[in-house]
Amino acid sequence: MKTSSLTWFMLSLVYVCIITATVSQKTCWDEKYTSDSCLKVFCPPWLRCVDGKCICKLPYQCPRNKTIGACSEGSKTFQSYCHLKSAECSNAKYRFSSESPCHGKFEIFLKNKNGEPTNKKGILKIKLPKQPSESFVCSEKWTITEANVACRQLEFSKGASSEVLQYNISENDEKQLECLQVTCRGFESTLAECTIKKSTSKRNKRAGVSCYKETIECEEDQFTCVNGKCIALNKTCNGVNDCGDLSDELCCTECENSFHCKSDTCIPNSYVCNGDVDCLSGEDEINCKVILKRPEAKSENPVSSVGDDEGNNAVNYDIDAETRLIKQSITSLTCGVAKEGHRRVKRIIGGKNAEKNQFPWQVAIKDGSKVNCGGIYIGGCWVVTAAHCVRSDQAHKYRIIVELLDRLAYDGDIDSFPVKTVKVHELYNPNTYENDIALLEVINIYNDPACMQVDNNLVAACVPWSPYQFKEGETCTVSGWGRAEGLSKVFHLKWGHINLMNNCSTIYKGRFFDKMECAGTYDGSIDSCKGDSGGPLICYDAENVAYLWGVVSWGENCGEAGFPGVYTKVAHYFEWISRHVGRQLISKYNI
Ligand code: 4AZ
Repeated sequence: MKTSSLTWFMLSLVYVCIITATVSQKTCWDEKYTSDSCLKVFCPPWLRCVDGKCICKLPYQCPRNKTIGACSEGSKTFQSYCHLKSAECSNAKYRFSSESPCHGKFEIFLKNKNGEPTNKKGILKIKLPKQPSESFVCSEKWTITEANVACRQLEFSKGASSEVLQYNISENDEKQLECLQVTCRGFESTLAECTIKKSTSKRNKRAGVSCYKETIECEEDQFTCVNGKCIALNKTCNGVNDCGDLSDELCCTECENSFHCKSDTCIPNSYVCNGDVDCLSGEDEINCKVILKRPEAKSENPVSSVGDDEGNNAVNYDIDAETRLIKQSITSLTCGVAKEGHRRVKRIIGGKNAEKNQFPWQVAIKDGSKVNCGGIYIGGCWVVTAAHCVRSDQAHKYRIIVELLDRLAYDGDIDSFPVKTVKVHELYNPNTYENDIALLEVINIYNDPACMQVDNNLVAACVPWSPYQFKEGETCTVSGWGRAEGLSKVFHLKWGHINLMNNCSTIYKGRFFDKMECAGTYDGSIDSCKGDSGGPLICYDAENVAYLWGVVSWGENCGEAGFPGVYTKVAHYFEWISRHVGRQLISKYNI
């Protein structure tokens, strides 16, 4: 190829990439994701993820731990901050007050320069519970994040206008040095939930807000937040929650001055290595040399630029610490981690032989006397496979074989389970292979809650809850007893690395549908094949936890360059699976 044509080729490739990126950003924005969208963010512990939305937990579903309790504006006490937030989300009158036990009301006001009350724009004043007078808020560290919370507390649901106001205070105000320093996470409904410290400031400026009330169409050069607020386009994808509902940070192929999660969300740099997973696939908490815990309100010294007070000057209790405690006491599901004994090494056509315990979720489905399909153990008595592998009226014919490596050599050591029920997806279409997914429930032969895990090394693969956990270009692993090169028979479980691809709607025009995933290698050297069907395509997150990303479904022949294998994209079936097996069994987080 000549240099000039190579240049053109490269340029057009870049162009195609940019266009694809902008198109995918636009379709993502059309989804109207917000901080309530658990396909993009983790729900806080007082909410759970149902159908892609964080919804209120009932208060009793909060963990009963040794937190110090919390109290509402109406002076009602709750066992923990989680209990109070769950109550609040069904009834705003249970809004957080301040300290616990209740010490009275936490109030905020807007004032003009003469100290008269104003409506939506003014100097902010806070009246702490049991304090006779109101306090100013320091202008240092007062950002749009805090301003949004203040305006929400004042019942402006869209938060603050982007301008962050600072007001001069008069020179002769004798108390001018004192102010409260406020820092929030952004999801709070009142400033009482933020970290508040008494401080002094030599600057004669104090924080103010201008709350957003407009209901106008946004200009061309503005971004329309999901809550209707207009912000400058250059304020999207910078890790700052300008919208107040986070909608400006959730569809970003790149992030300015902030951290880019694989799921295309931007998080502030300060959330990286803070001991709390923020990216769906955990990449913000790996390779951390030191884990920086978020500052604790009661132990941290004031920031020097704000004043010269020393020691403990927090005026409310540490909600960040409490939230961390609550999160820790919500057990996350154990799945996707092989037991000790297998050291992970980084036709299946072109694959390698699997070692014992390398794929402890892989099962074989014996149909009469033959093994024609694979399956994946997901916990309890449940196995996922492809709909085209099974028939709902033939449960009695199947047996699930676990811990199988060699199809020819299975003996008394290897366990197998009879199948009780077969649930084929209601919308499975045998002509198009749409919704090619089925669930098998085995008979609990040991009558033990562990069901299929009694006395063996079987491990459940995690079920992904969001289609944003992995994306094109990532390397995942397929395994099975399917045909190898030249369609030769395979007896030992094989596996291979393949890449997720995003061009299958072009390759398989009219045959590739939304809830399918395609994966392969560019030269076709590694591929799934006849007999691998129903088996796992596993992707590993940043902490090496295995997720069942796909179920082997179909493809044009096997191992042909340019024709990747097609998989049922399991994340789209999270709700369907949880309806049958129960949410508890498969919700790793967000429960
Ligand atoms: C099959 O016939 C089959 N190369 C499974 C996977 C693929 C092709 C065929 C993908 O079960």
